[in-house]
Amino acid sequence: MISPFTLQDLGLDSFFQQQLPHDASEPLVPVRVMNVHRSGLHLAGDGFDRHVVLSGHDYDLELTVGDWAVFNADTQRPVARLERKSLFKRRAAGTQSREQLIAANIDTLFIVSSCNQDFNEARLERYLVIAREAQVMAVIILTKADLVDDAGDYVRRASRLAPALQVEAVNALQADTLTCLDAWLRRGQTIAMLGSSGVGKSTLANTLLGASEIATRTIREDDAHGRHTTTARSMHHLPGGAWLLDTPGMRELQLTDVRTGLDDVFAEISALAETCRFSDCQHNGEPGCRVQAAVEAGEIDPERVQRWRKLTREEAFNNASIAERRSRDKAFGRMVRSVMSDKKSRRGD
Ligand SMILES: Nc1nc2c(ncn2[C@@H]2O[C@H](COP(=O)(O)OP(=O)(O)OP(=O)(O)O)[C@@H](O)[C@H]2O)c(=O)[nH]1
Ligand SMILES: [Mg+2]
Ligand SMILES: [Zn+2]
Repeated sequence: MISPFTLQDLGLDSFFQQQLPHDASEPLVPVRVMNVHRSGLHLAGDGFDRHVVLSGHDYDLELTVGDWAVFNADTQRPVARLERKSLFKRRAAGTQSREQLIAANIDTLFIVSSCNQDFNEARLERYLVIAREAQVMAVIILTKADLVDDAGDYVRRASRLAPALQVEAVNALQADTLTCLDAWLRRGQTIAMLGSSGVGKSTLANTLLGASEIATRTIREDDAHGRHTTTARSMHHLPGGAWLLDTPGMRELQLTDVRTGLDDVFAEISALAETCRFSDCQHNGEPGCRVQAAVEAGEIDPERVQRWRKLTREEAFNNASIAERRSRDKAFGRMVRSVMSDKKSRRGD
């Protein structure tokens, strides 16, 4: 099927362009992963839009939705993955020690909350940490601004939650209040959303999609056998030319392996913590604790310090419990193997 999009429409910019092979002896073309199915990938490129069934070494490329890959038009196989700008992933618990990739090359994460009961600094900070860890620029969007007297108050509170943070208050039902988001919705930009249930993510998506919803439905996915798959698309094309990535995996992002994200979002606190007298300071009454000193001097918000300590502990706990589960699984595997070899030696083979 012919893709109606150019590579620039799909988000190919200089970062990816410079990684493309120069070898002209092979018909290598850049393609973007638009969706991941159990049976394979939906790839789109210049004049190219198809479902590719994966096999063998294809899996080594570890392609996820949003990835850019190099595709060999002769062999009809993806042959390389381009370096990513950003990556959302989670650690798979249990016996799988592999990471589960959720989405790659997201330019901006819309962290959606509302100007009412859902507004919660701790939750927003948690999302911000996840975004910074994935190296994705985050914008906080506060919906339901039409339902409160002063949305500005919420905007001010949210703006304090990370350095140089952009916060916008909107009515997700009203397209004209969403023009403040245009800067992140330019042609080829890819965005994703994160936020708890009921905050207005679907409403926002529908208002942004507007009339183009129909257009996205006409781009059908051809699979290798010429059938049309009816699975929902992961990448929705917005009228301004941006891509809205919609994948259930975003809901499962966890607070594990987010040290860098924590340090970024809580930069003012982590900088102080580094100067505490003890390197393992818990910032809980130890002598020479610079964090507590700053709280006492009224220089930093004690509630924010509490939330930072809670997230830090939670991160450490999650990492430890995953590590423990893994070593338990490994120990179990060793036990099974030794029982099996005992049996074998008793049987004398
Ligand atoms: N007045 C007003 N209502 C809104 C706004 N945004 C969302 N709503 C309403 O809030 C309700 C929930 O919105 P959804 O878009 O379904 O929320 P969601 O984030 O997609 O929720 P989940 O799919 O459960 O995660 C709907 O009734 C919307 O009409 C807004 O900005 N203003
Ligand atoms: Mg929804
Ligand atoms: Zn301390």
